[in-house]
Formats: sequence, C-alpha cells, structure tokens
Amino acid sequence: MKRWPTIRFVLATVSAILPTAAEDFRITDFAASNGVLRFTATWPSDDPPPGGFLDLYCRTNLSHGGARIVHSEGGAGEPPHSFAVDASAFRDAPAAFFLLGTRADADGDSIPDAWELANGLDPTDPADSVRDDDCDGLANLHEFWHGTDPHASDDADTALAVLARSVDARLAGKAPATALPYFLDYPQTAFATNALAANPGCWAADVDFSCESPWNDEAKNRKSGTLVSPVHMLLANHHNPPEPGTRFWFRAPDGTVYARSIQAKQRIDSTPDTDLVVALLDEPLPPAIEPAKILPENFREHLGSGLGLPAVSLDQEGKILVSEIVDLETGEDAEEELPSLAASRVPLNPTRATFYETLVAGDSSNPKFLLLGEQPVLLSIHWFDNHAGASIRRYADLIDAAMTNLSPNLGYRLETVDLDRFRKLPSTPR
Ligand SMILES: [Ca+2]
Ligand SMILES: [Ca+2]
Ligand SMILES: [Ca+2]
Ligand SMILES: [Ca+2]
Repeated sequence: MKRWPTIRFVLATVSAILPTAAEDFRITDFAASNGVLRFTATWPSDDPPPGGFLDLYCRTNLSHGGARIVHSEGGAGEPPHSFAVDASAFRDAPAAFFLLGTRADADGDSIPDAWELANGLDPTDPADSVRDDDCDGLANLHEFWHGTDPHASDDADTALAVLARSVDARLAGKAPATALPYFLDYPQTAFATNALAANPGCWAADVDFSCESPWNDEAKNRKSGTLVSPVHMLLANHHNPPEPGTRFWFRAPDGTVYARSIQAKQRIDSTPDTDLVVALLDEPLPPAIEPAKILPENFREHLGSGLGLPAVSLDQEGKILVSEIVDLETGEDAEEELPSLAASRVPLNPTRATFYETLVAGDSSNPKFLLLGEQPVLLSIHWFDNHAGASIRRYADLIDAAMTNLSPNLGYRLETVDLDRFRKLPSTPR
C-alpha cells in the first residue's frame, strides 16, 4: 500500500504565499482514505470576511514556487471550516504543504474583488458575473473559474466554450413550456408500440438522443437504458429489475422503433458501489441508433472540473432538462460509500435555470450528457436529488471489461469524443 506524503499546514495570504512561520492554522478531525484528505481548520482574526473567498493551496516544496489551488470556496463563512481534498496531485511527492488564503468579494458575485479590478469588472456590481462581455459563450464568472480572458473571444475555440454555446445557442429565444418536451404526446401509461413523434419546437430537437430508450422498460418504472455499443446498454443497478428477458425500445431519428431484450447482464463490481450494470442485448441495433460516446481520459486538460458547464438529461416525462456541472468526476468517498460522481446543480445562468426541473419522484435512472455541437457526451446514467451519478469516465475500464466479458468475440469498447481538436485551457487557472 502506498504511503501518504508528510503533510504540513501553514497559514499564508494570497499576496505572500510563502509564510515566514507557521501560525495558528489549527487542524482537527484529520483523516485520509481512498485518495481523499479531510480536515477541519480554524484560524485567527476575522478572515475570511463574510462572503469572501477561502482558498486552500498545496505545494510540494516550500523553497520555491508552484502552489496550486486545491479547494476554493466563495461565500465562505467564519471558521471552523471543513475541507475534502483530492490527493492525486501530491500523492507521489515526499511532502505536501497546505496554505490557506482569503480574498474579498464585496458584491458577493463569487468573483474576488482583485480579479474584477484586474479584468475591468465592477467589484460593487454583482450583475457582471453572469454577463458574457466578449460573446465567447463563457460568462465572466466562468472566465474567472477557468482562467480565461473575459474580454477576449479567442476563448471561443476551447471545448469549454463550445460545450457552453452548444446549449445556450439552442436555448436562446425558446420558452420552456413548449421547448422542454423532446416528444409530442409522450406516453404516460402505454409503452412498446406507440409511435413517438418528435417535438419540432424542442430546444434540442436537432440532437440525436437515440442512444437513450425513451419508453423505458416493461416494468413501466420510467427509467432509461443507455446504449454504449450496438449490443451493450448501461443501466442503474437499482433500476428494478433489469433482468434477462426485460425488453427496451429505441427510437431512430426517422421515428422507426426497435425492440430489444436483455440477454445477459453484469454488475460493475467496485467499492464504493457504482450502482452500474452493463446489459448485453439479444440482437445488435442498426447504425440508425447511435451509441453514446464518453469523455476522453485527458478531459481535464480541456475542461478542468467542468464547473459551470451546462449538462442535459431526459426525464420520465420525455423532457430535455438543463442542469449545471459542479464536477465531471469527483473523488470517491469510501466512508459515505459514494463512488466518483459527475455532480451537477441548479444552473446559476438565469436562462439555463428556466430549463431546469427537479426530478420527478422515483425517476432516478436517466442519463446525463454534455452537448458538444450535436453530439451528446455521456457523463452518468442516473442521478438523484443531490444531482449526482457515478462518473462513466471514471469507471470506463471496468465497463469495458464487463462489455468484453459479456461478448468476448465482438470487441466493443466505450467510444470517446475527440477534444484535442480544440484549444486547451490555460495551464494555471485563476
Ligand atoms: Ca465580486
Ligand atoms: Ca462584480
Ligand atoms: Ca466571455
Ligand atoms: Ca473570453
């Protein structure tokens, strides 16, 4: 088992990140497990100011530069304050030094005063954080999060901006009441043979979501299967019960319906439990039903944590809902038995927020995607009231192994989208 590096905690400020001496940065409840470091910190003085920023930096050497923010929180209250830090960045170092800093945010718009002043925004006006001054698809708040320039639209060719615009451009001018439903007359009781007509007024009418089974299954529990190869489907394990013989229906963009049955299934066996099942179908689906693609392994070079990106998902009413990414792949939590999650929340962006709805009761097994142009990119296949489901990217190797095990001679694996055709994000955000 790998040893943890030596951990040291020191108090610092952002302007003087190298401290002269350790001060009263007191640590309690320190614990380390499954690659996550947790601790509670108290510190003297009135820092941070109410509503200000609290930043935790990490560096692996105190004698030269290179500290990076490992946790940052706007609107942070008085101490004590609890942290959970992904240890992957310093796991191979002999030592790790944590430094705590604060930044003021006078208007409480989640952008620090100093960054607003340095980038021509108004530190007394909260309205500027959701504006997109350079029309590149990234709100000023998102430009701050990702270290891009709020007054230069050359960020427009990053994957981050393309993913944001892919949703925002489609939402523009649409009314949720008529534009949320993906289908006309979505069946509430009958399944199977219904003809499902597409809603031409849907905000995402031109996007091919044929990978998702809109009729759910014969158990009528209103939950989806998501196709990831012509013969493999992903389901939530709590999707009761996706047993062999259970039928699912897929709809091609031209309206043709294809019925398939589960021939065999394999649960993704991991701790914490991912709640994922791979199902093998009795017959391949034709190319008209396009399997979902996933993020590539190097997605963080292009998207960082993905914070602020819009995500989309179908629900059991056949609507295409919008939520906001908190992280595309969070750390695992063995103590709370949570797997690595693709986590989202109510969008901060006011237009996106009108296309957000809370989950219909019992409707926890529907996939969540990013939208890259017209291409849905699968993030998770279920979500709950905390708006998080196991990250498919994180468990791709286990899913590939299950697909191979279920059909050894077919050679199918999860397919990824190519993000390397886009300009990468700055390497040192903020
Ligand atoms: Ca501010
Ligand atoms: Ca402001
Ligand atoms: Ca912008
Ligand atoms: Ca920009």
